[in-house]
Amino acid sequence: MIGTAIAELHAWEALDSRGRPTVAAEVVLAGGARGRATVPSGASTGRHEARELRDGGTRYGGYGVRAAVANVTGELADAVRGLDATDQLGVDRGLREADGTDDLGRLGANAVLAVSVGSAVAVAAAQGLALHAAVAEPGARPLLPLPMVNIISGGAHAGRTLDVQDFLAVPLAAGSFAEAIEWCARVRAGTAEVLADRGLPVALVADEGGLGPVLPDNRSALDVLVAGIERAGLQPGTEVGIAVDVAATQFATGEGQYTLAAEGGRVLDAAGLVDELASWCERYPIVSIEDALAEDDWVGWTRATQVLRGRQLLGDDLFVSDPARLERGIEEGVANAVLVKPNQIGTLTDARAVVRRAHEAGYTTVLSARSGETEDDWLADLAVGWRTGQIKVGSTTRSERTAKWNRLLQLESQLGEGADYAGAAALPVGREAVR
Ligand code: 2PG
Ligand code: MG
Repeated sequence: MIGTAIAELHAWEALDSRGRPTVAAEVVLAGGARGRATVPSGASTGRHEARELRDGGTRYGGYGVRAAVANVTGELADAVRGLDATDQLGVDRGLREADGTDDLGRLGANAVLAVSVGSAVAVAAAQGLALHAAVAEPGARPLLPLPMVNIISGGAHAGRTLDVQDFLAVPLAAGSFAEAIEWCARVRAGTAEVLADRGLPVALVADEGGLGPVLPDNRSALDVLVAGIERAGLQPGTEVGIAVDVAATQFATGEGQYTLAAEGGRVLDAAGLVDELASWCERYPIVSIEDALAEDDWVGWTRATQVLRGRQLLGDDLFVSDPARLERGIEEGVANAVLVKPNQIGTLTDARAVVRRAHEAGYTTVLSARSGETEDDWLADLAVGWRTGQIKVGSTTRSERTAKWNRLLQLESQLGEGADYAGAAALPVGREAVR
């Protein structure tokens, strides 16, 4: 048996950053190399995502993953034992065939992804390579991503105090990844100071480490963020732009209908929501808008793509990292960017395929963590090796977030001249996105 053949799988129930169980697995290769991976979990999940397997019942409020863990060491192990782990496509195909469903719901996308990632980590160990190098195309230069960093949270990540889920800082003019992170940490601190000045509590931290203040409406969050950027000594628009994850699926209340609960229950149709976002764009230096409309509102999305052009229009729930849904977007000219979350689709092969197809079609890509994360940092290496150009992992606080930033800081420091930093050029129209 060759040294990189899969010999054994271990799996166990670990905890994620919300204190809920998640699947952890270790893949052991015949030559003795090991790869461990834990998987994340979303809160604002799209209807078309691959399906996690949860136990139900009373343990951990029904969130247990003992069945998924048993599937790793049972059916999935049987399917991949003896396969050469350097053939990621072959391993992932074996996993998908063992499950047999489109959404991986029988054995659990959480179980499948843990094996898929663990296998890649084991291969890197066997080859004596860093994970980013092991997953890169031969000869491709490592690319440190432009980060978008959560500063203020609402929606499903912060008790729905605001309708919009994330208000993020994009350090447009920073010259390196390290400088980008320093600027974002300063913006978070500056924003906290602005809130404190207004008598608002800043100890309320949301699921992704962002500030979770109680504000009167969505625009107030943008006002506070602009003031926070200025307080940090940075110029809104030229030095630091704003990204929003509207996560509109979360407040869609009917076909093409949206209800802003945090604004007294104001009801908008798709065109009304797009106009509202356009008016924000006129007033604030917004460079990226994610999930402007709900996951199946293709008509609204088409309108948004026309009206809001000039910004990065990022599909998360819309595309769910699914090559088939992205293909529809490309054909219909919907959005210009894809959020890529490996656990939305279940295997590294499929997530990689989405990144490749997006780049071919001229769409930008943002690799993304989930709101429920772990201290694992494999996502950082995927961003660098796959050259996604951008990454979103939450704020600059909480260790499950900083694990990814810290890995990127390490890579930038170690790779030096051997790597590039994507910067604002990773956005669809670079710095010109800001008028
Ligand atoms: C999102 C993600 C990450 P969740 O909507 O983009 O911020 O949230 O993991 O809850 O889906
Ligand atoms: Mg999102």
